[in-house]
Amino acid sequence: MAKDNRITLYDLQLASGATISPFVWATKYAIAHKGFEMDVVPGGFTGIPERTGGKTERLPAIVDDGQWVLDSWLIAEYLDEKYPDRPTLIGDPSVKVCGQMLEQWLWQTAIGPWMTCYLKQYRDRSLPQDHDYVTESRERMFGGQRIEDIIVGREDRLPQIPPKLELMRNTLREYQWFGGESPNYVDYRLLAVFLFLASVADIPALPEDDPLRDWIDRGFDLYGGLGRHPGMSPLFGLPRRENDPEPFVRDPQANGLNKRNTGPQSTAAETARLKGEAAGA
Ligand SMILES: N[C@@H](CCC(=O)N[C@@H](CS)C(=O)NCC(=O)O)C(=O)O
Repeated sequence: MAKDNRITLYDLQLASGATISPFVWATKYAIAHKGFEMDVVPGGFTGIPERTGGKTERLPAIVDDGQWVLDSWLIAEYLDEKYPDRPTLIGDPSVKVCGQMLEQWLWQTAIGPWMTCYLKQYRDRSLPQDHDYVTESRERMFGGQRIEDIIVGREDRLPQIPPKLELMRNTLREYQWFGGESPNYVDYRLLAVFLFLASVADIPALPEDDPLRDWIDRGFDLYGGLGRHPGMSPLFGLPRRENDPEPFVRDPQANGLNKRNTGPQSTAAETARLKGEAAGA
């Protein structure tokens, strides 16, 4: 049992003290969801093996009453297994499978492109002793291009990303959380991407009136405002230029995917559309 209800978390932080890693963000939420307090061991990208006594090169890592657990998904599974009487993070195995699929989709769709827009802040906001390592490792990750060259044209790339998030908006029009009526580990995995984003976004990434805002704000506010570190930047306020695409669907039509069939009344409007008739005629 976690001593004094506390779990030690090895953080990966920027110079402001804000967490940068989405994996660490998801773990912070997992620990809070389970009702534990956190003893945060601060630090940045370099010196992870030294900080952790050689236990790991990557973060997050937790220590629970002397027991080390590495890897964000394994930590969530450990917490559920060790503390089954506390609120469940994952529960049914399908939550993990579908959650990992969604997360892969979000990383490919958004985090990859956002990295090419915010890589300079990612480096510039990191701890001074991390600058050289972040520059070299991330430039290598991007095929040897200079960070200053990678971000060129970001004003044109940024507006292309919000329209790709409609899948999430559609789901959140119907449900409060990906966990249904309350958040679960899938919410934390997806929120972690936006928490990462807020830690590096020197210009807003999403439109002011994005329907995702409600879920993101509620998520950042959870657990006493766990996601509201003063070092984070505003996510909303991306201006729309003349030739930019619509950032999101303003008038979503109900269809067989998102509307439950409870008899002809419930499908009348759709049927009218399919027949080319005015609804209610
Ligand atoms: N599968 C691991 C991935 C952890 C990971 O890659 N963490 C990154 C931070 S986002 C890290 O520690 N990076 C250190 C580095 O870049 O040297 C998990 O889910 O915990």
